[in-house]
Amino acid sequence: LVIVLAAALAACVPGGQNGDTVTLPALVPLPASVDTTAGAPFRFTDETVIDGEKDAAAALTALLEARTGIPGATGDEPGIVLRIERGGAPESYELVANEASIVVTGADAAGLFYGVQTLGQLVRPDGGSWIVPAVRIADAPRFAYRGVMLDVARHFQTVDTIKAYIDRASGLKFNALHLHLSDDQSWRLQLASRPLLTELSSSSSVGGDPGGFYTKADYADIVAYASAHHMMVVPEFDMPGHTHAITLAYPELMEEPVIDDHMRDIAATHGGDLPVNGVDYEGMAVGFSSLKIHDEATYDFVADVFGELAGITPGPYLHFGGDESLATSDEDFDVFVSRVSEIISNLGKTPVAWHEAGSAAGLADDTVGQYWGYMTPTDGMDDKARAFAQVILSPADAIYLDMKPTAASDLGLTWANGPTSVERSYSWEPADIVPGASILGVEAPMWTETITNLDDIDRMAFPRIASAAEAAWSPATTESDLRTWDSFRERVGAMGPLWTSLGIGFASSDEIPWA
Ligand code: TNX
Repeated sequence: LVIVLAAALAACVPGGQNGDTVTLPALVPLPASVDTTAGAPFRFTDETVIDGEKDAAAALTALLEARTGIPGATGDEPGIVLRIERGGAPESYELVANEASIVVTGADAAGLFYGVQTLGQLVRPDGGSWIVPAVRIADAPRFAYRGVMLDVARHFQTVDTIKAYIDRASGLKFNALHLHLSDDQSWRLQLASRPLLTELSSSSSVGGDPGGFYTKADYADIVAYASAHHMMVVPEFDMPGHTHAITLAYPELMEEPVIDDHMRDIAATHGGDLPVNGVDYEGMAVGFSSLKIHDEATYDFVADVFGELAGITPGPYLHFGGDESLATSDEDFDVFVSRVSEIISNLGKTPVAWHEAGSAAGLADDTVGQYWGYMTPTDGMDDKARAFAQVILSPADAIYLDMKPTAASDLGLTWANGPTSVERSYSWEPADIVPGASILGVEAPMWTETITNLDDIDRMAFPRIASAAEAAWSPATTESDLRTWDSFRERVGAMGPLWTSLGIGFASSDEIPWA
């Protein structure tokens, strides 16, 4: 049950009607329940000690040091208690702050971690010292799956960049990192079963920029770092389309590309270049490549790459793409996604696919669909999404973080009704997108045709990633008076100093009243 003390809070919104100096604890994503109990704030001193769970204490110490400059306290005043008390909803926590102490209680390690992130947002300067306002928060996520996707195929991103994105996303209570590991431009994961993939197909990126790949040790490092931040890795090998790079290494698996007027059109609107067999593809066109559907060698390849991936991926999901397979006939597409979803299922993993795969009659029953259509569905995309047992919502005109944030942006694309303002990224309700679907969660994808490094990622993701975080975590708009654009922009504005102290190069959007 979600209880929001909206009346108490509404009066406290900074800049609210009564101009009160008592300010709403500015939190993003909005917690399920916040009670601003009147009372003096908790005030940090040199002696304030963090007591309790070791990992959470380390995370909080780092967060406090970044925000306040105060290194881990060495005193003996027990001020902050971090503990786990089993029994509550998964990932939930309670936070009680008053003059005497701050107590954060997680129902599990993830819940405690999220309580620590909330605490980090509550800390603010006050008369030369740092305080946390008196508050009582009870919080739990709306959706079990809260994802961000990073396309490392169009532009290679270093392990350090991925870790920095994990820092950012986990701070907003996302728990899934979807890595788009292959596309027409490249294959990024080294595999013992198919070594030619990275030997021959990893050195390219869009526009001729440098490529790269992850060794298995790199991948293990990413998985471990994500896990320490309570995120699972959801790896994707995209097929049967988006596979030009595979066919550089294994040309025998390639269906001859169809270069017709439609294709020339797509290439022209996506940045020019048409593909050439056997040559790295550095353009931005989609939909020209396909693996052979009626050749067992293709399924041997699928079994090899997903088999090996299953062995190094502790999370339950393996994503096999399936989007924009414009060079594969509908019948062939059905055959392919049915077989591949079954191969993944038989590996003991849950297959995930973009919503196009929902049309296939033989799709494995447990396959999760990822919807990338618009907030108002077109072309029957919602029907395809409804065919899956569960869906992840990624409405492209709301939370595709690679859409230009403003018309003047030098980075980003515009095909999904772009530019996408912060207000548009916020103004949607998950339950309204594909009515009747069972919603597993929400994911904000970052495609990287125009995005080369962490600075670009920060500038495109922030602040719109906060909209996705709130859609994924916070109560439905119908259940909270604070799930409004006005409240959100105030709360995001208050994140400015924290984000700056964490080194996040957010775009200082003029839609947000930055603190
Ligand atoms: C569409 S939507 C794609 C990607 C592109 C992206 C660019 C979807 C599942 N696929 O191949 O990178 O647009 O915004």
